[in-house]
Amino acid sequence: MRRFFDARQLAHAPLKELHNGGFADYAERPSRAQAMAAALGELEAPTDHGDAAIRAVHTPAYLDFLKTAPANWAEAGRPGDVMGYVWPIVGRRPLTLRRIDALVGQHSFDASTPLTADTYDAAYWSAQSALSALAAVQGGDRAAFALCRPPGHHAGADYLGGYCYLNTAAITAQTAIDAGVGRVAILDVDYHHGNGTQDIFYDRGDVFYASLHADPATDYPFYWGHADERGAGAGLGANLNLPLPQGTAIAGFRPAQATALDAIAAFRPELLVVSFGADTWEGDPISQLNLATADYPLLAADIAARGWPTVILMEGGYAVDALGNNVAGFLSGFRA
Ligand code: SP5
Ligand code: ZN
Repeated sequence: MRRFFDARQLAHAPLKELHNGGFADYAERPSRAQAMAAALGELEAPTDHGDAAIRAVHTPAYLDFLKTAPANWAEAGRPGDVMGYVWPIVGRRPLTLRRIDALVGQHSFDASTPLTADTYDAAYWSAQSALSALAAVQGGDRAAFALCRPPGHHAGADYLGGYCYLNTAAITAQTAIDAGVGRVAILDVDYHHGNGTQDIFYDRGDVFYASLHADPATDYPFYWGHADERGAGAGLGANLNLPLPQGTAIAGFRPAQATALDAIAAFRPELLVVSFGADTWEGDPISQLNLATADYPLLAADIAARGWPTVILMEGGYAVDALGNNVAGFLSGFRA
């Protein structure tokens, strides 16, 4: 299986994130990618597909914000990374504002996703890795992997959050649709609900989003990922959330994944995009599911057995020492 990664994805390295009442070292660190690269062996540099696919998903105002906020922040005399502290309440009227803090609030939903001067470039190459994996599959490969870092599934059309800036799964799915693929399914098996991906396709009937995740009643991102979110308009029925209780192990996870795969099969996708997070692992430092390293090949084999051309994108997973084995295991199961 071809695997894509660009060294420029490493430059993004925020220092701290704010959660649970204090600052902690940023969990989504460059060493994650290095650990995966060490376990996976040689990785291919992506082709630069340009930014049309990114602009097809994200708004001009948001992309301008990502590129200019770090300089804007420094001009305001601020040290360190860009981070918000005030957010507009949901449904607040649109306003054109210039102060950096107001802009951060309008384009983010948490204080654990800092922006640095290197962030846009790293996220750009993360998206190019995803697009290169898509190109491999569209060229006839059964499956391909992109080591996307920073990850993508929490980023919406005009907001960042959850360590995510550009939504790689949405960019991949939309690019396939724009190339003439009629129906794309996204299976999200990261520990957290992919609120950005859900939001982007919520009213669309051509992209089916199915997610297994820790119940948002107890876990981030709280406001999305509940079982009654089924899509809207033309997308009604094309969104499936399967929240799981903390502590769920393979005995609960595997049948839930089968439920998601059955729903995807009924949709008859021409392409599958997998948002894969290894933060479902039992030792993950910020998560509370109980998958074992040996479970990942089985879960991947269950997906592979459906036979859909598949683009696998990396999302979360924060136990750096275990990450390489968990990801390599998942990919090995897919190859079988
Ligand atoms: C891509 C991805 O996996 N993003 C996850 C973002 C989660 N950010 C919020 C983390 C809150 C952590 N709570 C830690 C509890 C430690 N006991
Ligand atoms: Zn996650």
